[in-house]
Amino acid sequence: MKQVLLSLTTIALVCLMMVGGAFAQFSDTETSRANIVAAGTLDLVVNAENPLESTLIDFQNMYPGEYREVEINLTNQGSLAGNTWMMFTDLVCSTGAYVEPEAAVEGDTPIDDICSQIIVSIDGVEQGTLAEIANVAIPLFLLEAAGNGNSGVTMVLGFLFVEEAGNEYQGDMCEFTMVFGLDQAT
Ligand SMILES: [Ca+2]
Ligand SMILES: [Ca+2]
Repeated sequence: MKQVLLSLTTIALVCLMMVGGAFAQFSDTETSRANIVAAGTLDLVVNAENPLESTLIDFQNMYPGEYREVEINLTNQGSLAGNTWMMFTDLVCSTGAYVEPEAAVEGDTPIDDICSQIIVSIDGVEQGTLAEIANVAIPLFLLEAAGNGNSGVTMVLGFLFVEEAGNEYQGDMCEFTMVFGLDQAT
């Protein structure tokens, strides 16, 4: 019986070889090598600093009704286009220099929320008081990818100390952080 099975297996193998030989045909393949999938980049640069380390706002000695502004350049050094935004955060208002007229108005109740008396504008468009817009991402503009002499966009950031601010704000100060962001556009 074992011999019969071996013989049948042999016959089957021979048949397969014959069939394989009978259906051989011409063929061809083409090969593409070194194909790549790679991520692009986004890299925001502020006032030619990357990373940004400078303080951008240092408006001392302001008076009610005064407006001051600063120009800030945002550039994309990456290979992808991106949308920019900015946010004021970590606001800390304090009494700063405490003077007699301020004390006369405040009495035992300090009023130091000067961030509610500063109106912020971007390119002339009012965004609200520092207090109102704190911790909210403000959309700015599209930045194209780097290259072709792309020098980014320069925005004008304005600060208006409202005219109505009274003696309770004399000497007060507000320190804050500004965050600039670049998010992929597509
Ligand atoms: Ca950067
Ligand atoms: Ca005060």
